[in-house]
Amino acid sequence: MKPTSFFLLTAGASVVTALPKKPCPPRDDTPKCEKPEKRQSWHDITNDERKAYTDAAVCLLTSPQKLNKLPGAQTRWDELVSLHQIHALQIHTTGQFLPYHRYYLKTLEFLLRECGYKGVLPYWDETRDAGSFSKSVIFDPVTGFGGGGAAQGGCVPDGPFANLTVNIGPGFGSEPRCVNRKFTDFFSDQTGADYVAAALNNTDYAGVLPGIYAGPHLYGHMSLAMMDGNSITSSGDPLFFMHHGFVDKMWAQWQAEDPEARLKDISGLNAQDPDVGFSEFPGGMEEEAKMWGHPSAELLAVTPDPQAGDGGPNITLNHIMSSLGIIPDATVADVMSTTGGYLCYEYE
Ligand SMILES: *[C@@H]1O[C@H](CO)[C@@H](O)[C@H](O)[C@H]1NC(C)=O
Ligand SMILES: *[C@@H]1O[C@H](CO)[C@@H](O)[C@H](O)[C@H]1NC(C)=O
Ligand SMILES: *[C@@H]1O[C@H](CO)[C@@H](O)[C@H](O)[C@H]1NC(C)=O
Ligand SMILES: [Cu+2]
Repeated sequence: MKPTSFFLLTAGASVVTALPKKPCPPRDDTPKCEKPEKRQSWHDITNDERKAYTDAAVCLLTSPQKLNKLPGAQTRWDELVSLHQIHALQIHTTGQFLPYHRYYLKTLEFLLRECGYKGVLPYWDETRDAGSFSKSVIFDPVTGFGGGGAAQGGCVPDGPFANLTVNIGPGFGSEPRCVNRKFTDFFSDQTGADYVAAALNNTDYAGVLPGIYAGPHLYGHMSLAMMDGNSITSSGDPLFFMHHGFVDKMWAQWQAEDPEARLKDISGLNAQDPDVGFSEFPGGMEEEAKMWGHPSAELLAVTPDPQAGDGGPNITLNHIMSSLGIIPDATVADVMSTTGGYLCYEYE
């Protein structure tokens, strides 16, 4: 007889009968998702809804930073951009790509709420503008994001973000620059419905991840060249999040085709392979660093451990994602489903 049982038997009948017959079920404090929000394409929301969104984004671009710890960040928007900069070598060409950018959208949503935004996050259904991005309604100078600059580095000429400044980037630096983008419509062909179908034509995460990443995701970036097309800090242009809503939708759509398997399927590295770096550039991390430098000691000091929760180089459902204090950390498991409770939205 074990000592604890002995104690219970000798301590009296009332204690024994008070013991539960079965172990209690684990306490479930995951919030429920009963009525998922509907994320709609920019095409389908009203002009008032569009304005509410861009107003809140302008508010973030013009509000002071709050965390006092992200190197170079002067505005609240810079803090959001800094997150992408700090995580850049962990969340591109790695298994973290889709979950981290999903969590990054939730971080954006939290910040927009600080600026009074009450709507649902919109996204950009790029399939509707494939091949002629520059003509999309999303670039309307009055009701949209404004147009493209005249040359590489050309500031957005009109719309709500004209003349606004981002201080994070380029690359691992921090210099004030205008919000800028430049269109090359030709590349945007590959965000069309056929290309999306081909990208999603994979049965496991290991297949769909490069399908999305090197397919419509990459071609969208090439067509838009947001913030000089800089891979580390392209999220300085608010348009980035419309594009990444589209990317997130592709993952959600693929997951919905076989939820039982795909809501648990995660694989890949949790940080870039030094020999590969970004898959779209040759030469590996060292060679690519010529484009954007290396993270400074100051940046490295606030960079999370890429293996947090994983205990090794491969990503797991237990992987911990951080927004460095903007919203609480979350695990990959938390964001696998857009309707799992931690998240509660669907794409229309
Ligand atoms: C941007 O700033 C310049 C110089 O201050 C000004 O002439 C221009 O009208 C501004 N553009 C917009 C779209 O606000
Ligand atoms: C999906 O892949 C299969 C096998 O590789 C191919 O036969 C089929 O045409 C593909 N479908 C699409 C939509 O790309
Ligand atoms: C990481 O995943 C790869 C591919 O699935 C596998 O070959 C490798 O053994 C894994 N490494 C570790 C340390 O678990
Ligand atoms: Cu990114």
